[in-house]
Amino acid sequence: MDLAQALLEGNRRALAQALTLVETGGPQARMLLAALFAHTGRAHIVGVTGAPGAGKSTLVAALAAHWRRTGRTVGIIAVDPTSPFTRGAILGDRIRMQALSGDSGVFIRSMASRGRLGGIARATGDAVAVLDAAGFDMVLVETVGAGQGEVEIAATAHTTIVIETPGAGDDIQAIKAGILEIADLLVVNKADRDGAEQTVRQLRAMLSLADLPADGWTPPVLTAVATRGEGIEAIAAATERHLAYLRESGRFAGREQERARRELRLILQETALARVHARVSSSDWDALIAQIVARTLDPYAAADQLLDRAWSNAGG
Ligand SMILES: Nc1nc2c(ncn2[C@@H]2O[C@H](COP(=O)(O)OP(=O)(O)OP(=O)(O)O)[C@@H](O)[C@H]2O)c(=O)[nH]1
Ligand SMILES: [Mg+2]
Repeated sequence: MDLAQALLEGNRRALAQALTLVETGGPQARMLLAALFAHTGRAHIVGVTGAPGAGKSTLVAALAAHWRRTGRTVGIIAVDPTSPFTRGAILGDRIRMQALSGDSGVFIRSMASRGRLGGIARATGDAVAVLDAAGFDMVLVETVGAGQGEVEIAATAHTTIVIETPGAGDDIQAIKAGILEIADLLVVNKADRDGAEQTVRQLRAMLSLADLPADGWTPPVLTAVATRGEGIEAIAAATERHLAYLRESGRFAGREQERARRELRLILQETALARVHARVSSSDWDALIAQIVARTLDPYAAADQLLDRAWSNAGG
């Protein structure tokens, strides 16, 4: 059976299989992605990020339910849910809660951040491409935290929603460092708790200090009580407005270029390393490593040697 064809025809099992394949990586995954590539580029890719327990999964489920009500299909990827005990289960529970399970217009997949050369950013990008090719109108990507990995993943999204909670206090300083730069929308979730208005004010103050272009997009700061579905419509509307803004301002093309550039670099890193591994024997690796340890060869020179060997062996 042709996996790509089955997936394009809407086969659920093929979709699940394809996602497992790209999570693992390797030559078969590459062939699949190559076959799907011409069918990508339709979905609105939305990243949802924030601290552990901020309510990302609850919000994602509520947004998915909202978009289903407006007739759109939704693919969801949860990257490395924090709890090792509930991996995937949390999001699954939220979705069940929202009565979305059994709806063929929604597909959910959790991904672990380990076990793949080239890392989670690449695996996530590939999973997004699979859901995009499968025809989902919206592809939501949930990621935890504020590290470089999240920034990489955010770079695969058209629209990034950053979730805060009331009284995040010190965290807000951390946001300033990196997260604010990737936020297209800021959401203060758990607005049923004390201090939500203050957090909104802090975020707005911070945005007013950030040097946003006068003619550009100013990230709205919205509130939500995701567990009760409050604020979800406004968040969905702002998300859609952001995509329209990207298109109308011509910035969509810029984001696509940036996405393509990052993707190509990630693939190149992964491919080059894989090629070196395939073409240089492990005893040759060990010999170089021994020389580095003995300080008779520096690691940069060793890397050059490995690349030279991989390429000179390429003909044979
Ligand atoms: N009071 C209140 N609780 C909420 C709200 N949204 C989510 N929660 C609760 O917060 C807890 C964490 O919610 P999740 O949606 O799992 O949060 P998450 O950010 O996905 O968590 P991780 O994926 O583990 O990082 C759950 O117990 C939710 O029921 C809200 O608006 N108000
Ligand atoms: Mg979650």
